[in-house]
Amino acid sequence: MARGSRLARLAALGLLGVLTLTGCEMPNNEFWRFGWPEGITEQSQDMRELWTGSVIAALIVGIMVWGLILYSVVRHRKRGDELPKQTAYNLPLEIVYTILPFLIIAGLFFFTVVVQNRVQERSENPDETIAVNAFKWNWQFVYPETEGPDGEPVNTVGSSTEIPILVLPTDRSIRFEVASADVIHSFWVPEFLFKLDVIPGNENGRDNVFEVTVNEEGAYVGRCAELCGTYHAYMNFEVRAVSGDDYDDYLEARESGMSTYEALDEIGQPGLASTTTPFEYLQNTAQTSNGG
Ligand SMILES: [Cu+2]
Repeated sequence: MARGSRLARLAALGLLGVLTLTGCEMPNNEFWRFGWPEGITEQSQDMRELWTGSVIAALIVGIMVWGLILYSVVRHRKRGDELPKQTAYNLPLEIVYTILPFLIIAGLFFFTVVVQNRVQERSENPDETIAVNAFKWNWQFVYPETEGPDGEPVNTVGSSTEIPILVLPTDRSIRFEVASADVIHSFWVPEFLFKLDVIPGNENGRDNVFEVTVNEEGAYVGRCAELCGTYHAYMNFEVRAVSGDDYDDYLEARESGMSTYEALDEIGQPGLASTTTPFEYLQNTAQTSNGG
């Protein structure tokens, strides 16, 4: 009985340690990421902290289990032919090792739900809203709050010769409303550590929605992550994350009638995608290298 309660106390202490660890700020470096990829959004930081906390919790449990195994192997190794004291049907012990795993799972579940809710949170009033339209086999990005010279919202659309560039501001909440013109696609920016299926048939409701806040400027590849037909593999785009001021200037340039290329040039950004190449370019290089 005494041993059972001591074990329970130890377990409670361990769990408390895990809770404290996951509750405070997680260090972010190669070691503490434990293989987790580095994201560029606020949301991906929450996911990384969940991962780091979970690995630490798993390691604490692992070290305790390895320790008990090692202790038992050494302490209770065979000394003679006499049968050791049998401890089957030790009720307190059985209760402890039934409740303990349950508490661990409950803890992991709790933190997972908290982070999941934060990742999927939709604010009342996002700073920016962008409509993403997927079609076989490319993307169109519409900025609904803008107005181009033709009276229509500014948009960028990809083709087999041009990678569409999705210009985004950093440090502002961005809502993506994704819709498909034909089959199911999937909007995926690997550096967001997030993807959302693009389901056709909800153009009016635009209820297929997620939000991110990008923290790092730069160029990041985006892909379709749902096998959608022959040229699925070439359904790439590029996210160009720029400062808020540059973003405003970019949209202003677009509203004045400039193309995506010209407007990017205007804010000192390369006009063409650097993270991926258009389909036709790939085809041409393939032909050239085949021909000789
Ligand atoms: Cu697709």
